[in-house]
Amino acid sequence: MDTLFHKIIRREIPADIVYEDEHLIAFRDIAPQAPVHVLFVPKTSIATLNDLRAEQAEIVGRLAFAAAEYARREGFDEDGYRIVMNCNAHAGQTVYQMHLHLLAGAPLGRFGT
Ligand code: DGP
Repeated sequence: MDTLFHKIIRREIPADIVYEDEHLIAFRDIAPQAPVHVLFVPKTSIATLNDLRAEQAEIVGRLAFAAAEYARREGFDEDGYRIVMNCNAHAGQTVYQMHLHLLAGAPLGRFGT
């Protein structure tokens, strides 16, 4: 698997990286949908949530925990934030390396169709 996000992980294309550890990387979305819009991406190749195997399930917790830690560090944890994971076409997934969106920095509209 080789997506745009793999290239960011390998530093082949630039990104505004805000966090990284052995399991995941987090960087600002190029087309932010909120004042804060950060993507949390596992370093293991997993195309969509549908492809997550049971033995890999902990990575979703790691992505969510890293997002919560980022919110605490940046000081918007109390005001609140949203995490979203798009899966396949109806959700509008465009990059087929599983990732978590963190949206924050202002009251957010409701979601749905
Ligand atoms: P999704 O629709 O869930 O697959 O979201 C993919 C997101 O990736 C979308 O919000 C825009 C963002 N994105 C696409 N290309 C780039 C890029 O080259 N750099 C960064 N930082 N974000 C990108």
